[in-house]
Amino acid sequence: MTDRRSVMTGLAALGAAAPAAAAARAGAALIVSTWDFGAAANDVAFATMKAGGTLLDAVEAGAKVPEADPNNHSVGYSGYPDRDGHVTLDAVIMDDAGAVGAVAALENTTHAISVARRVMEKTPHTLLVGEGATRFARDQGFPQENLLTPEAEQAWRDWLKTARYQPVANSETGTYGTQRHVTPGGALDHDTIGLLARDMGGRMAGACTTSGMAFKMRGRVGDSPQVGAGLYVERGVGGATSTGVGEEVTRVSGSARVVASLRAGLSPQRACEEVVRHIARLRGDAIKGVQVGFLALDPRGNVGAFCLLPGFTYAVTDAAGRTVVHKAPSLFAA
Ligand code: SD4
Repeated sequence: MTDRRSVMTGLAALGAAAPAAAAARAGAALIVSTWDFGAAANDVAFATMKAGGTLLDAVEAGAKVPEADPNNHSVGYSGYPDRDGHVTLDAVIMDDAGAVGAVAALENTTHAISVARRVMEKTPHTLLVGEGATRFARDQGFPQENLLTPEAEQAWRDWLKTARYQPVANSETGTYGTQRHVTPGGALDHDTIGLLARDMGGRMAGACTTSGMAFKMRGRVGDSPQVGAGLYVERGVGGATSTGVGEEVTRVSGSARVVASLRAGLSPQRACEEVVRHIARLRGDAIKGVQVGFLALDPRGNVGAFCLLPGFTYAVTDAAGRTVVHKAPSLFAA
């Protein structure tokens, strides 16, 4: 369903300052997601909506695409492990009616987003972590498997030789060029999909799933599964999701801040800019070389995206099912 030519055209044609105009050209957005690999996820989310699925069905189905992709080394199956060699997954799903489910540090189940949804539907809780999340998934009948592929294990063993923890900006994007493990969505350090979807009535839902920072400390949880950090959706106002170094998002409740700005009247673009500028002011030199990106969608289909460093891309699908990948403008030049 994705018009691949339009994806390429979008990638090639869009300069740093173009996303608002580009979104207008492409028509109001129905589904947006982070990074270039979001295009394939959007296609599946769109097809799910077309087939009569709910917004939650759509964002869950979309998030499952990179989760199952063995070439994507930081979402779901084949994700890079923590520094002790365990692949641990974080995910959250929510709608604008207050339904929320999340898992953090989940092991042995590829589709963390589906376990998150099960937390939402089958428990009185919003977040299960670690061993409890893993046991819950098993008890719910999710297939149990070793998520550490030989390639991811080799990357971990290579990393152990120096054991230097150093996130690489934009390692998510297939256009990022020089590393050994480059794949579409490939990453040496981190990689996440956040999706936001709306229907024609302006109702919304979102999902976010990741294996988090590669070679992270055991037990480390990023922004992605935390409501208000990696994802937030509010009825009649809009939604936001984040990617990049999660600690920088978590410390400012980034996605909730974007949605609060929407509520205060900022456009999705201005709201994403506001939070990125806030992080930069707050953190100064500490965020040199660090990537953080935000993506926002309002109930009318207006889109915003902004990041610290050039390189953050996002996929936008309109009501006709056309998908275009855009480059987000950035605060810093490099
Ligand atoms: C994390 N924010 O765990 C995630 C990683 C990420 O693109 O988004 N990578 O910190």
